Amino acid sequence: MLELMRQLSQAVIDGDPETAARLTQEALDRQARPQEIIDNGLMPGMDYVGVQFRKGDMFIPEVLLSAKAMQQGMDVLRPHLVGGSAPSQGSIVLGTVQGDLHDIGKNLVRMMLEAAGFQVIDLGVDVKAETFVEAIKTHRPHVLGLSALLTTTMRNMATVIDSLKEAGIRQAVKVMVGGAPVTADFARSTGADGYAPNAVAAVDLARSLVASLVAA
Ligand code: B1M
Repeated sequence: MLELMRQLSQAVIDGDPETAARLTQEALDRQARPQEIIDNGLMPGMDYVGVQFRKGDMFIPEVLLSAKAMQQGMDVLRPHLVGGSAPSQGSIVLGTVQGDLHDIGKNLVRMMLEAAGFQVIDLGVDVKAETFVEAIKTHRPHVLGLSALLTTTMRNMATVIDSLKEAGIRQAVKVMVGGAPVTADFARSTGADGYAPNAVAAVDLARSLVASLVAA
């Protein structure tokens, strides 16, 4: 299994979606758990890509292919993560903030939330503050989830929360934030109700935010 995970990481690094999908399926066939495949196969590949990208040893077209390979692997995992008949644990409007096109982490958070029984309304990437406000008014979710991967866009999380206040609906929804550059301290500074460092923690946080609403 170790060698299979190494090959899967390599398929992500090589930007080879077909091999990534095939090896992900092979790992499932060999009884690996979906989370194990993400943690030991797909993510290490993407982490390596991030390091090479920062060093200037990989460029955007190559990173995009790696992202596609990771996405293909996740698509194979999706039916195994998403629970069929789990009762709704609550509803969440989710999106990547304005100026930011990164969505792999957000998509993973979405999959894990859906697997845990949440109804997720995904607004996609590069979402303007006013679009989030409109979605909260329309869907009246329990939680708003904001993702950002860039130090230049994470401050847009505070802009969204300020827009909720201006629209008079800040108290109507709990806000959770996440993404690689986001920290618990930064999350507090934006006025968010909670921060999750990864997709598993995002599910726990969403559960506790919904519970706090129900208790209030
Ligand atoms: Co971009 N990029 N990128 N990129 N990219 C990073 C983020 C970067 C760290 C790379 C680097 O320099 N090492 C760097 C940011 C530096 C910074 O701001 N400090 C960077 C840069 C600079 C850029 C561009 C500006 C490059 C350029 O054009 N010069 C550009 C910006 C475009 C834009 O957004 N406007 C850009 C573009 C791209 C691509 C389009 C090529 C591609 C994105 C494709 C896509 O998403 N569809 C891309 C990629 C793939 C990356 C890296 C390599 C991988 C990100 C990823 O998908 N990780 C990334 C380096 C890295 O992070 N290692 C990098 C895997 C994913 C599962 O993890 O997203 O962290 P992550 O999500 C985690 C947690 O963060 C958390 O849970 C997830 C699962 O555990 N989480 C949440 C995420 N959202 C959450 C929400 C929650 C809770 C938890 O609650 C709501």
